[in-house]
Amino acid sequence: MSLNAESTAFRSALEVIRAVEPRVADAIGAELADQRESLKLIASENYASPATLLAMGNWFSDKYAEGTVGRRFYAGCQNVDTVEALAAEHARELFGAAHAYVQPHSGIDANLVAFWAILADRVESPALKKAQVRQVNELTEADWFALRRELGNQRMLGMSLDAGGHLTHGFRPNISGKMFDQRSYGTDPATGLIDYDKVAEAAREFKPLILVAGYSAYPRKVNFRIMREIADSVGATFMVDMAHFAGLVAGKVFTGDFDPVPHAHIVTTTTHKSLRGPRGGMVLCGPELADQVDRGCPMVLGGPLPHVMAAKAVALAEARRPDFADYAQRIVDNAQALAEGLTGRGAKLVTGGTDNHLVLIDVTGYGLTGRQAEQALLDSGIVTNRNAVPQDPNGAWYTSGIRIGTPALTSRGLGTAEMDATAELIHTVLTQTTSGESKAKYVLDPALADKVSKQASELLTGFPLYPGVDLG
Ligand code: DSN
Repeated sequence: MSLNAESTAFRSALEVIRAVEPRVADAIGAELADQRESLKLIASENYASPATLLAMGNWFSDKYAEGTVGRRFYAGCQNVDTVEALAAEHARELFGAAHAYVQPHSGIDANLVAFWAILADRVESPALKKAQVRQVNELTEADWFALRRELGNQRMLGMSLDAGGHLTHGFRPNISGKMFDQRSYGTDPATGLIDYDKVAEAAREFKPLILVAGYSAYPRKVNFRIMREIADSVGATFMVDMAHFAGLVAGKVFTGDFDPVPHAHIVTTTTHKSLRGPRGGMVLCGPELADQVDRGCPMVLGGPLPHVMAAKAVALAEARRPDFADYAQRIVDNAQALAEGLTGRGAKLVTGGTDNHLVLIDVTGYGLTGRQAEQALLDSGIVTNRNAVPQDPNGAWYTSGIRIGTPALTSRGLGTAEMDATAELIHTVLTQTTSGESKAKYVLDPALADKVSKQASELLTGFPLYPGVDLG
């Protein structure tokens, strides 16, 4: 029997790799097997298409291409220009953005590019203006000192980590929390929701240069129109990091006030979460910030990864197809079914539910820390990650929450009925786990963990992962 194209491609690739370092080929094969068997509920993970994966494994990896399309620091970039221009075009069309910069290697990189662009655009620095117009030789030591002083210590207001914000939005251990004079806004302790009046009050008091919206563990929509009004009221640049929900924006589930692109001055994202592309980042903006954003490499980034930009072009083309909107809607339907299945069984959820792709369980209701719950679920074949909840009594390491998300299982085709069954498995494990003698230790009957693992595998049997890929 002849093999299909996907199986042939991946088998051949592994055969070539095996001839050099068989352990790498084995690990790649084992990774597919593990992913096929586990109930993957990590909210930030997904499964890229075979076309996206294959676009990354080729000669583009060998090319340096610092600069931008048509304006490179290296010769021979014509084919890189083709894929970078395609990826940017698809991104602009998909999100309705005037400008797209597809070189960032990750979400953190994308945010650094955005921070630089905003600083360069907004900070009044005669020395910087000279530096920008390539008169760097005319700058004295005193100019450079002034430039550093003027760029430093600018103010950023972002969502706090324990309220669901991201560490690059001013969390102290991250560079954003060190390079900016930062303050954060949280959520209402009673509802768990963003209180826009409180954000406005904080903005009025603090007068940030940058107001950041976006999250990695907030299970609700954000009204970007209101956030922009707040930013405008204090003269702040409004930046949205849509890494988690970019797929929901692309699939037109988040529209109007909930689509960040028409409201923000600058939008950053990763491409590998709900957007289902390769591991990487991207920046979208209007014409006024475009020049600064395009300086991302070599200002902040190392040489672009042309093989990943090729894969971004493929994945963004996929996201422009009509069936991606259906996928995005199913992500949210599944998250809501999962939330209902959990609350119906007595789980306590931050904000009581979800209107995006993720659910945050407060596991203190089960008498557990996030760390204990994460490991007990992993023992039972359910892959999640622990996450802080608002005002978390256990801090950012042990935490009191479990974050779960549906982009990956939705890519496999699981639907709302399977989400209810998933809620039952999660609830069973968490009710049967007891806290041990430390915040990391727990007690769970291995026979029960084994039984749930089998049930989790059974749940997946009708939904093969990469059905077209047979590694033999
Ligand atoms: N690490 C990502 C997440 O899991 O949300 C964010 O950077």
